[in-house]
Amino acid sequence: MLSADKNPHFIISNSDIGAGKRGASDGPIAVKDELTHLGYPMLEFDILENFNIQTQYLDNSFGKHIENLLEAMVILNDKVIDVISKNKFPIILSGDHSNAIGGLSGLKNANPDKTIGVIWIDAHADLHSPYTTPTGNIHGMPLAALAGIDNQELKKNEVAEDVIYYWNELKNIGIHNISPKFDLKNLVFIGVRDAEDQEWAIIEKAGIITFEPDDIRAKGIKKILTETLQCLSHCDLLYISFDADSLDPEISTGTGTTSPDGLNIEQAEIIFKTLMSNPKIGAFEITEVNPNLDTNDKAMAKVISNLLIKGLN
Ligand SMILES: [Mn+2]
Repeated sequence: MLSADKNPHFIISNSDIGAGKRGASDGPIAVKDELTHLGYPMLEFDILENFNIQTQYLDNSFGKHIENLLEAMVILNDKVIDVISKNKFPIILSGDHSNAIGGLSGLKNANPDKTIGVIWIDAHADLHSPYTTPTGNIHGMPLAALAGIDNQELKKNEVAEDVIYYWNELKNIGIHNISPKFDLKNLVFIGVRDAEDQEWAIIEKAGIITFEPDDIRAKGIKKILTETLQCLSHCDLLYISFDADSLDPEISTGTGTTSPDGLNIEQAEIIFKTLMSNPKIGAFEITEVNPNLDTNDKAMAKVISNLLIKGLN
């Protein structure tokens, strides 16, 4: 349960600019509608400007629509700072996972002297940079942008100068140009099972604690969460990011990049309850719900809204 002194305030950032497939921009509103259906119309929402009209960038192969994305992330950063300044707790419902760049930047910029721990619940590691990305989709890069990593040692792409410019702007979002926003040693992955070699290299080099499906099966999700929180006990604030594709494809019927061997619903409920009740929680993000791809009558938005209610109550 979210502690009583935390006044939840939802931020809807519908950008799906960072995704390879369109349509996750409708995810946040679908979740909001489900929350209303479930009897929670009193929750506070801020809906940010729609940024999904994309310009055609000249050479964007390794950072698609990065200039549009920067604009959307600055707005999300500013909104998170605004919500925190009003002593409210930001819950970010976002289109695709590149929104974590704006969300976590906002938490850090609102708390520049605090050490931020990150719990990333996802099938993917999202540690690519324009230099290593196989797709150019920025939803595979948010953690590298936030941690200020280029991974040039394993570079395979020749990146255009202007993409490099915008990439550096993404790293430095905020008036004080703080970068990195968090340290990789303060990151824990839960459920990661589909990452590329360049990402595993970062995980190994930085010693990022990574709980894969086998670990979750062996230890149970409660123990995994206890260990996660122990690993981050020296951090002042936690940023929790929950990608819908962390769930097993049986449940994650409406998300862009499903991957087998994911979390089941009981495990997800324990994650929401445990992490939302943690006093150090600074912001909570839920992302990559795509009702337009949902093969089961928008069930994904229902699943996510039910998880949120479990966490809030
Ligand atoms: Mn992700």
